Amino acid sequence: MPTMSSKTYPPSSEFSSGAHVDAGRYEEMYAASLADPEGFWAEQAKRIDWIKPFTRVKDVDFSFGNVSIKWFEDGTLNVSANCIDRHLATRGDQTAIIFEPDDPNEPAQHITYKELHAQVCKMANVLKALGVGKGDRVVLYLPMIPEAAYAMLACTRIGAIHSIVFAGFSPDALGARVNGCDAKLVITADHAPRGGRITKLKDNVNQALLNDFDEVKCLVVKRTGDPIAWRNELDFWWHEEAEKVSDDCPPEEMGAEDPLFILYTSGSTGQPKGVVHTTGGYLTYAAMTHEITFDYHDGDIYWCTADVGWVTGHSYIVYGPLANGATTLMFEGVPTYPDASRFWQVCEKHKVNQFYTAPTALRALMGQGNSFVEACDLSSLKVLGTVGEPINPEAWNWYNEVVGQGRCPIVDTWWQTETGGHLMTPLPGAHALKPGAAMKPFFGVKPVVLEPASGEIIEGNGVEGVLCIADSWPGQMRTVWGDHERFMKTYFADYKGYYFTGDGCRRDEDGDYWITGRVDDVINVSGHRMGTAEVESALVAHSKVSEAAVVGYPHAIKGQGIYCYVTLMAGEEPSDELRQELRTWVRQEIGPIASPDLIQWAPGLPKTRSGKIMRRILRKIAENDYATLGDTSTLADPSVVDDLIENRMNKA
Ligand code: 6R9
Repeated sequence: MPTMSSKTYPPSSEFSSGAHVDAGRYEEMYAASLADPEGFWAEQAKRIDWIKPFTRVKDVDFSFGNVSIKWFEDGTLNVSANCIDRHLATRGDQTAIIFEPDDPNEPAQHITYKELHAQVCKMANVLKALGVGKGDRVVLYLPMIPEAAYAMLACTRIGAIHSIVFAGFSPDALGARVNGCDAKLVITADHAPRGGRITKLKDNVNQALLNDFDEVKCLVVKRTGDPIAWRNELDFWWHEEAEKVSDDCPPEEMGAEDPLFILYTSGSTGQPKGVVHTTGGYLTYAAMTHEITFDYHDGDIYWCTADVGWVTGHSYIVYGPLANGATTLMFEGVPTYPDASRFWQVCEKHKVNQFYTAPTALRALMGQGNSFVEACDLSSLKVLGTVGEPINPEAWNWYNEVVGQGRCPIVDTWWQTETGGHLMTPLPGAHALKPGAAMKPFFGVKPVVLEPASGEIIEGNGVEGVLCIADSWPGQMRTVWGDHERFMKTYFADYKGYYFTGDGCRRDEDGDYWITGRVDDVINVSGHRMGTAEVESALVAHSKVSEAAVVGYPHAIKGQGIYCYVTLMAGEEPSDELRQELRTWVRQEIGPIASPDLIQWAPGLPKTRSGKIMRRILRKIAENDYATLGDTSTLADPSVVDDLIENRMNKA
C-alpha cells in the first residue's frame, strides 16, 4: 500500500538505553506475560499499595453466557490513597497537578501532592455530609479544572462510584446518564470557559434535573462567579461546604472488584452503555501503561490533552499519572485559542516532556501551517503520543518532523473505553515505528485476527481481519452497568470465546499491527474490501486537503461506491478540476479500485465532542436517506449537517 509508508523509525540507542523497556526487554517481558499471566500480573500489582494482599490473581471466563472477569479479587485497596497518600512522605511538596486555564492571561496553578491530599479529603468529607456513601453514584459534569480531579479522587476515597459526563453534552444527555446510574449527587461548576466562550453548566444541570430528579443534590464549583439559578435546599457551593469540614478523611477499604467508575460510551446500536471499571486491576493497568508507554520517569512533566469526560482523561490524566507520582497537566482550553500555537506555548511554558493528543487536533493544527509550532521552544519534549483514531501518515510525519523535530518517538496507542488502558502501541525505546501502525500488543495482551464471517483464526503475517483479544488483562471492563446481558451480547457473542473489539486490523509482513478502523466502516467495492480509513488517508495526503471522511453508498454496478466528504485547507477553493485531481490522486495512492465516485466539499464534518467523525450520519446523507438521521444532539456543531444535506451529491 503506498499510503502505508515503508520507512521505519527505530529508537535512537541513546533513547533505548535510558528507557524502561528496550527491544530485548519487550520480547522477554511479553513472552513471560503470556507464559505465566498469574505470575506476571502478581508482580505488576506490586506497583499498587494493597491494604490486604490478594491471594488469587485471575479468575476469568470469556464463554458467552458465563462471562465473568475478576482480578486480584480478594485483595483490598483504596485508589485515592494510591494516587495521593503514599506519595506524601517522598513527594509531598512536588507538583501533582499543573492547571493551565483557558485564558492564557490567567495564572497557571501548581497543586502539590500535599495540597491535593487536603482538597480531596475536604471534598470527600463534603460528599459524606451530603449523604453520599460507599457504592453510591455521583455524576461529574465539570470543566477541565483541578476540582474535576478532586471530585474523582474524593469519590474513590469514600468508595462512591463516579460517572463523568463530558461538559459538552446537552442537558438531555446529562439527564439520561444521571438516570441511567441512579445518581445521588451531581458535581458541576457555575460556568465552563472554553476557547473564549462560556458554557452554562449549572443551567444545563438545572434543565437536566428539572422534572424527574427532585432529590438529586448538586455541588457547585465557582469557576466564573457569573450569576446562576439556584435550587434552594438542593444546591451547595463547594467553597462554602469546604469550610465546614476537616481536611483529613480516612480512605475507605475497597475490594479489588468493587466498581471504581462508570463511563457512558456509544456503540453501533442503541443507547450509550455504562462501561464499568473496577478498582485493583484498573489501577494496576493504568499505572503500568502510563509508565511504560510514555517512558515516564520520575520528575517528568506529562501532558495529556484529553478531557476527563473521556476514558483517556480518566486513565492518562488522573489515575495512571497520579498513581505513579507524576506531575500531570490539566488544560481547560482548546488547541486553537487564542490561536493555533496554544498547545505549543503550553509545552514551552511548563517544559512538557510527554505530550499526548488526538490525530484530529494534529490535522487541524497542521492545516494552519508550521509557523505556530516553530515560534515555540519545544526542546523539553521527549515522547509524543496519539489516541482515538487511526493517524494518517501525513499527520504522523508532521507530528514527527515539525513538533518532535525528528527526535521524539511517537506512540500510536490503540485502546478503547472498554479496555481501560492501552492494548496495542509501540513502546518508545523498543520498537522501530511505522507511521500509522499501532505496532505491538502491550504485555499480557493476546490479539487474534479472525476471519469476519467464519470467526476462524487467521494465522501468519500479511493478513487482515477482525481484531479480537483472546484473554483478559487487568484493565478490562467488567460489565455494562445494570445490564450484564448486554455486555455479553456486545463483546462476546459474535466471536465465541474472545473479546470482540469492533475494530478491524492488519498484521503486516513483519507481524506488526495496523488498526484499519471500525469493522462497520469497511466498504466493499466491486468485491474489493477496503477500509474507509485508507481512502481518507490517501485524500488527506493531498496538499490541498485538510480532512476527509469516506463512506460507502449503494452503487448499481459496484455494490458499493466510494463517497468522500472533503474539507480543504484554509485558502483552497473547491472546483471540478480539483475534484478530478483528487480522484487521480487517490487512484495513484491506492489504485483504481479506490477511485472516489462522489466527492462532496464539506466546510465541516459532523464530529462528536471528542472529535470522532459520526459516520452514521455521513452514511445516511451519502445514501440520500437524510430524513432519518437519528440523534445529532451529541455533535460538537449540529449545523454542519444541514450544509452537508443541502449539497449532497447523491440526489438520485
Ligand atoms: C481511547 C479511545 C475507541 C475506538 C477504537 C478504535 C478507535 C482509538 C486508536 C483508534 C486507531 C488508534 N481508536 N485509538 N484507532 N488507532 N491509536 O479512543 O476510546 O473513545 O472508546 O474509542 O477508537 O476504533 O475502537 P474510545
